[in-house]
Amino acid sequence: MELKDAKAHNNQHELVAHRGFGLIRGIHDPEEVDQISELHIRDSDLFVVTYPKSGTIWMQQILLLLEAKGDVTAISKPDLNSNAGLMPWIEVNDNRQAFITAPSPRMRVTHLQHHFMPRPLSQKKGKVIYVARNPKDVLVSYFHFHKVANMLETPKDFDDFFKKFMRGDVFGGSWFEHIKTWYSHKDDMNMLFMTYEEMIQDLQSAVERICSLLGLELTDEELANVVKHSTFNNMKKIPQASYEQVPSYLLNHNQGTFMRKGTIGDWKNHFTVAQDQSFDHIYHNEMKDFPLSFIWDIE
Ligand code: PPS
Repeated sequence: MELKDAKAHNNQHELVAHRGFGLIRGIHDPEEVDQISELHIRDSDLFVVTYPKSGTIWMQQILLLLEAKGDVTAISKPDLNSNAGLMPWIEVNDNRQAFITAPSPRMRVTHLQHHFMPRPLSQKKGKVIYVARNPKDVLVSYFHFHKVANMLETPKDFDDFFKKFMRGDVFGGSWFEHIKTWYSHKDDMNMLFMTYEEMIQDLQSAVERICSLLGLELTDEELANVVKHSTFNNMKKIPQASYEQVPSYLLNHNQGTFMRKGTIGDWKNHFTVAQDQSFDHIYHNEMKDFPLSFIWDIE
């Protein structure tokens, strides 16, 4: 979620429907967003694509560390509110123009749906990493983030948010549509599809796969440093990575932290039996033809 330059617009909480996707008023300009598809793409460009709360900032941290050969001081610049400054959201106002002139490698993050993205990506120009997370944990993480983020509507209660998420009535739209559409375009693109759960289970292998996608060569020691500085506990200690320095008009730090639990299966502490049954019913209808399955807990 983009967290800067929204001072004048926070607390408006308004999603504006645009070409089948809800943009946040004051943060996204529909005309600007429409121009993203016209961007020229270099082979070295990389887009991290996620549905919100799926591990965007984690992937960002790994990529920045890989580029810095594991040197955490290089990505911990005190003048940045968050590392969103180092890897901006392409859909946020003013970021598209900066992308055009930025030096390579241009790395950007996005929560947008596929139809907004630069067309050359579908001709195998540039690279895409799609990070997916089991949607029960996404829902729980997003519920808590709605309480913290001033640009998102504070949920009435968990059940109300549960229904909104299942209807796709949140920024990011339907989780089901997001993953199915992006996955269906996997073979048109240079795409690495990863899950949050596989990163939790074997961070070293995940980092090695990302390193090879980037075509970087790091020593064993440098790779070990990338892994070390991208664990949940270590990221939590880095203010730029943990969003601790994001000003309080954007994130209400009294309501919770961005680096909340970082685990698999927290949905079990939130879902009622009825919610779980309802979720499973919808999930099986929506995902019956989807070729991959998710890890729902770590036991
Ligand atoms: S956002 O707002 O959409 O950009 O959020 P996003 O970065 O996609 O997801 C936030 C969740 O990712 C967790 N996180 C991590 N988990 C494990 N290890 C590491 N290193 C890590 N870094 C971030 C973060 O805690 C959020 O999940 P929850 O479940 O709320 O803890």
